Amino acid sequence: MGSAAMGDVADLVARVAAGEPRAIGRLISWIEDGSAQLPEAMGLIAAQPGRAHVIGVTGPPGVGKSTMTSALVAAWRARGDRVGVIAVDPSSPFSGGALLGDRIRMHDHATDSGVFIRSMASRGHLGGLAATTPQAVRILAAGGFDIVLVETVGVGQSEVEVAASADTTLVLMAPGMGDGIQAAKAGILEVGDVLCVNKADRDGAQTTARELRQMLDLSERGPAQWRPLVVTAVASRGEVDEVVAGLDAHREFASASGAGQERRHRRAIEEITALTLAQIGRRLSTTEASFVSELADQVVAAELDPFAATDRLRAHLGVDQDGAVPG
Ligand SMILES: Nc1nc2c(ncn2[C@@H]2O[C@H](COP(=O)(O)OP(=O)(O)OP(=O)(O)O)[C@@H](O)[C@H]2O)c(=O)[nH]1
Ligand SMILES: [Mg+2]
Repeated sequence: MGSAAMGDVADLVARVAAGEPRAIGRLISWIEDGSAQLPEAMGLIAAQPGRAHVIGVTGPPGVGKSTMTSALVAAWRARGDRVGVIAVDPSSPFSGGALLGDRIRMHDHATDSGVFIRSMASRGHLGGLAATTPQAVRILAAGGFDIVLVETVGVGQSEVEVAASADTTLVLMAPGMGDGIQAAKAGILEVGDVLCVNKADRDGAQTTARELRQMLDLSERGPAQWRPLVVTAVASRGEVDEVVAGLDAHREFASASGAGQERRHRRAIEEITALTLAQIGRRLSTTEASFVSELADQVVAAELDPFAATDRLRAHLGVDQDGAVPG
């Protein structure tokens, strides 16, 4: 039985590698469901790394992320690139309403076999966004897509981190300093490799771009470091040439300088850490739940302090302090 199941997984991965959308969709569902077959599938996927340029898109609500995604897909398709899009929505459950408008917007690309679009909700999933998004990215890269774009909905810390773990991070803003300041506060300016003032059909886009460049001039950067590009766009009219060129330029820089390799290494560390913490967390809330519950009773009864309880739990799990959960 085991070998038959294994054959099924190998067959599915082969179909993913051939770029079959249904197989890719199925494997991404395994991530969302925390399928027991996922580790085996990802083991096979690892042999098919692909060479996708992974691009994260983030920015304040309503700035035009989804419109930009659609415009970029059109521009890339026009030059023949195959494009995978993952829309990460941490706040809504599967097929929640938040992405409905985006789906309609992406409808233009719905019948194009060179485009794969999938929304992923990862609230409550093993390891959260930090663990689930990279897996979906790997699957699309294995599927031979030239570009994998990760669009995040919302501007919480985790979404910013997801966008920032891409090979290239595109941060969108709209004209007016309000957005710039908001972005700076949310920490999204630092993560941007390309900063785009979208809605440049409105007043003030060039002013905002200039202010952003001035802001960037103030931040310290070595001569070998990438200097974030500030560009403008009108995504709603498909005017995204500067964005496309900026993303290409960053990709070239990252591969020539080794910065890309370094970022992938960091991303793998985050992924491994998130997965490990999630697995330990799951074990604590399932097989070890009664042991943890007994410790909690003792803490409440003041028979044990939380640190001592942690010591006992670690001893029980066979994890020494150096190997314990960081932080
Ligand atoms: N004038 C103008 N409007 C735009 C442009 N790009 C997008 N919009 C409009 O801005 C609104 C928000 O665009 P979305 O693409 O949904 O923005 P979003 O960042 O994905 O929004 P959330 O997913 O809700 O955070 C829509 O009404 C778009 O039509 C642009 O370049 N110019
Ligand atoms: Mg959107």
